[in-house]
Amino acid sequence: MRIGITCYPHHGGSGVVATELGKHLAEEGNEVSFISYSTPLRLNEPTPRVSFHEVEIVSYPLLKKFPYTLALASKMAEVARMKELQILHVHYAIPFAAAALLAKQIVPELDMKVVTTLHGTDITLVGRNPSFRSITTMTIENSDGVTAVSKFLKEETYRAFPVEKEIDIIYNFIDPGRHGASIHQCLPEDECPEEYTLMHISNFRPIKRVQDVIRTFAAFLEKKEARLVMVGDGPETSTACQLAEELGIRDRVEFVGVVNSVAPILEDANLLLLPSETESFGLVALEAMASGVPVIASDVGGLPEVVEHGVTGFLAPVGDTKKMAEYALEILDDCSSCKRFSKAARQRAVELFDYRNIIPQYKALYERVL
Ligand code: GMT
Repeated sequence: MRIGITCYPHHGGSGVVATELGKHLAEEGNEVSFISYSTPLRLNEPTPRVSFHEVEIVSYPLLKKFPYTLALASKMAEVARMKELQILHVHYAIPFAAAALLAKQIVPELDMKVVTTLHGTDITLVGRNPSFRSITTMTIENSDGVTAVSKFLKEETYRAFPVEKEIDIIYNFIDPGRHGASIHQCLPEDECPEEYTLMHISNFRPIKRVQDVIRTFAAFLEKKEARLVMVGDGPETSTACQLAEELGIRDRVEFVGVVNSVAPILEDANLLLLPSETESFGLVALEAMASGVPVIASDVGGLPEVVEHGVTGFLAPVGDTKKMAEYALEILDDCSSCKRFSKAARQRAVELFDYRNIIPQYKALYERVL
């Protein structure tokens, strides 16, 4: 098949999922063309049958803001013609599906099909803004195929938008081979780490509630020796740092900034904290589990579909940092408990979210819409 893919190229789960999907499809012999304003981060080396097409951003004295969606639609149509695209798979309804539907009209002779994957923010935040509501509805109804990354997101879409379109749930995925074993699994059966490493990975947007990470860690630290590694960067980094200072635990918290691949750093973790306000899926929770790192997350959105409460980690009410700290202590209480959680986490990730089971679901959808 000849497939075009558009996603946000920077850090973030949707870009990771879109890029890895494209690379796996190319490995299987499909031609994949990425269309975006910069090369997706995980597309860092030349890959057979994968091409990248850059949307040029130019400035005109008359326009205050560059019309990116229109430039993207033009580029999509150009690439569709050049590569004879059969499928244009966009990751986010707004603005990418809107651009794809425009592109489809520019090249009607190709009869190209548009597949839209909803990742969350388009439904739970941006698309719900009254000014985007009707266009989000239109893009969902007019896409040839629509997927959501969790059952929660599918239900939320039907709840928040007047759409009747069939939405397929296709979960996010990991490559088990890329995830090494966490430190629990490397230690002999009866040996505990001398100091525990708790980790948080995100883009530090307010929705991630990074202050809850710091508070949970502070409560944990009252009972056990530990350090906290904060991975990523964003608008709440300095607030988190300041709170750690105020709570007198700054020397136990490391801010390591953005990393390109989370698998290597997860090998140092005993536990991942993800106390988000909402997550349609929580790819980083899955990545942690794939590395054998149990997760404590908020009991919201699609997170209960990823983390099995009491087995691969725990789910707590949003903002309940006391409960989260109690759960952290329960998991890291003794070596056998943390090893049990670690093994169960890896097992669930591999059994339910291996790319070898998920990619065929996308391929089946492409075939259906074609
Ligand atoms: O959560 C973010 O800040 C980034 C955003 C993105 O565009 O990558 O994540 C969304 O898509 C991911 C991949 O499907 C999901 O794992 C995240 O849960 C989802 N974020 C939200 O729903 C807030």
